[in-house]
Amino acid sequence: MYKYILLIFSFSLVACGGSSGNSNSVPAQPSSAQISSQAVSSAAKQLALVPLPAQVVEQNGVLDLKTEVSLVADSSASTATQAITGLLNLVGINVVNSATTKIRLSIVNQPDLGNEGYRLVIADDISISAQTDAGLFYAVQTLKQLLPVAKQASYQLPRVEIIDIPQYAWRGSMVDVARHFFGIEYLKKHIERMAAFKLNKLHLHLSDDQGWRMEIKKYPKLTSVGGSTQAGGGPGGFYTQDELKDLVAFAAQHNIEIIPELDMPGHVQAAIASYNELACNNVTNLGLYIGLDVGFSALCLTKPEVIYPFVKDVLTEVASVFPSQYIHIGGDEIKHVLYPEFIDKANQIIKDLNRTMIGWEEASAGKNLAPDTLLQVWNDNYDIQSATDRNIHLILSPCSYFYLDHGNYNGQPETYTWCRRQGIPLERVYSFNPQKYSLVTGIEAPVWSEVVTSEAALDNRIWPRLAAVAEIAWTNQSARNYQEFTQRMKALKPYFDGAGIQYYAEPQLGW
Ligand code: TNX
Repeated sequence: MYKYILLIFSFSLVACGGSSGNSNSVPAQPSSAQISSQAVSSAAKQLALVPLPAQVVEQNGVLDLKTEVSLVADSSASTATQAITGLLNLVGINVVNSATTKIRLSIVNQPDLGNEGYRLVIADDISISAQTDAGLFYAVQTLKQLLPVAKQASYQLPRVEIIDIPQYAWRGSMVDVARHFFGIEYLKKHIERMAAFKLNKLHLHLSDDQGWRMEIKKYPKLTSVGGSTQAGGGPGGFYTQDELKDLVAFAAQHNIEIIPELDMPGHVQAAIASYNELACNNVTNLGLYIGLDVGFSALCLTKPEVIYPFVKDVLTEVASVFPSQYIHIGGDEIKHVLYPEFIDKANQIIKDLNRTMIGWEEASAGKNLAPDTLLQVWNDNYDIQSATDRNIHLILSPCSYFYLDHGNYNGQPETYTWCRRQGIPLERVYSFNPQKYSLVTGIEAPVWSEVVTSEAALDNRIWPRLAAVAEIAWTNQSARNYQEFTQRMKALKPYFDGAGIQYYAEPQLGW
């Protein structure tokens, strides 16, 4: 049967070049860039798919899918199998062995598809193939966008072949849970929503001046004291290590890796309030902080015998909870002669834990950065050349495009304006061209939460703009077009409503 499908769709595949390099240590290769943009047929643009797939070839007619299918899934495809089972359940399609329409999830050896690419063929059956469980999982996300959100008696699916490969290996969302605390249940919803748009990294900003949110067993006051408040003075909160392990497992079921950030050596007032000795002896401000300022607190860099055992102990527990290859050390907004030494020492501690360091762009001051270190660029015009000269790769989060704490529109209440006075409307986000940078591992959009005080506000800042971020990170730059993006997004409104997302009703989407 599989051969039969291949015969029906006997068009030639466009060569896709190298692997997309999803492996954590390997920067993305622009493999789908080599799929010519003409290969994205007008069919692709009519199908309401976000992010836009690399290649869509539509055949005539539809597959009339009844409420029974049989499912044949590769035994190593556990997340994709769970995803397809969940999707079928949602739309009321039963899995019955004797059903004539089959859904097949096959792991194949097809290097063109890289680590996250997939091929989805809708003909008399639905055949999905990929090199990995992750690739199959993404095909299921595509299928989900092709199906309606509500149950029907039958489903008309377009007969189509989609071959899809992400542009970048790192497609991220960052949530600041330190300035305002957001609970595990919200983060799980966020993971599900991220997955629907093929995002794969959730960066949690777990500590800052206003709160320390991760249980550290060796230093219980970090959470009992440091976690007890938040910006504006609410009750704060923290995650136990068991809760975080559960979240990590939930994320893995959605092909999402959680990247923990413990921000050091600045942004540490909550830690200092918990353990005063972490501050220099002349520091008098040793209390909890509920304001909005940045750049006033620091681990005492002239007390190495105090701070480095602390950093090592904390990061050792971080590594025991989070299996991610990367640990984010923060490193932003602090100036000190000993800062480069701190970065090098933190880098060594992380290396000794067999992990890789990420720092905000300022960490480029480190002299001995491991070659696989990643730096996260946040100021639009930051001179990062001292790092790229050393072949260090970048995560792009330039604030005037990707800081979702800025307004959806000029003048939106409770948003920041420091990076871009007029806010960052959807169209502005979408206009970002990652090809302006070299050595790009991927894209990530942070939401800082100093002035984001509720889950509704967080939803409003994230959606729909994070969908634009997802398309920038997944889809070849030359194939992207804002007008077409808005058309596809318009058609996806029922998904946003169905998921209960309290999005910003962006006028350009007719929402
Ligand atoms: C700068 S971006 C910061 C954060 C603030 C943010 C507000 C970065 C690495 N540091 O501490 O929350 O601006 O937009």
